[in-house]
Amino acid sequence: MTDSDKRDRLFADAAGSPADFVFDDAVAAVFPDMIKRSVPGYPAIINMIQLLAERYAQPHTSLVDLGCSLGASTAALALGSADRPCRVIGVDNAPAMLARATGMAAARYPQVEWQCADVREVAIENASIVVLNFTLQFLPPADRLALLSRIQAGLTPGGILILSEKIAGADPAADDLLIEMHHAFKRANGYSDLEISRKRSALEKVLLPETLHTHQARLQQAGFTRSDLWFQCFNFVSLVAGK
Ligand code: GEK
Repeated sequence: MTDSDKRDRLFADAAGSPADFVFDDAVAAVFPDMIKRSVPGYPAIINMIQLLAERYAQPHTSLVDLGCSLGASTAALALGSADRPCRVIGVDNAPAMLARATGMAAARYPQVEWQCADVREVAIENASIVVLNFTLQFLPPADRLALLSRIQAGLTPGGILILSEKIAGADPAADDLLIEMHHAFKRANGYSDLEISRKRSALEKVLLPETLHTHQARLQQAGFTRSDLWFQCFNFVSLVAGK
């Protein structure tokens, strides 16, 4: 069995209350299975990032994947820009994730530069595409505007930000519906009620979702002139924001 086949059973054990979620070696080992069974539409989003790269990657610019995990979205950027000279950069601050990214993807995508760094400290310059594929949600809300403003400033004319997030519903009834359907999705993918509830507790203080309206208002505040919703499945969305 290869790492990418390993089944996520991290929250199946009932002992004790779950600790706050961290991107450590245990998570990195099951990450491909975990994200596919937990995020509705994740494989489609990765495939569409490749198509967006084919359309928007400009020659002699950078394509930057912030919070790249094992490099699935970074690989999509590399594949989508394979016919033109671009710098492809994958950034993550979890050593366990980046170690596996470089182990798994480095040989197949030798053009990618991998950086172990906090996305809040990475210089963003001459970028035609920046990707935040389910990463912004892990930053404290107070740090989000500064990062988006730096991304906006570092984009080339015509450049785009692809922002995917788990969102909160606009009102309590909408939120209940989205959460209930997300849990139904996880149950259909083989997670037990115990696993769902323990993972939810582990993420409570770590993954802070906001409404779609809050995201779009902040993008505007950061200087983006437009942000279009191109994907939604339950409480998982992806936006393309333009300069
Ligand atoms: C994918 N984009 O497969 N600086 C750098 N990395 C960070 C930071 C930070 N401040 N905070 C969190 N991360 C990927 C999936 S996962 C989404 C992204 C999820 C990293 C963290 O280490 C993890 O690898 C990633 O952001 C979030 O398309 O697990 O739901």
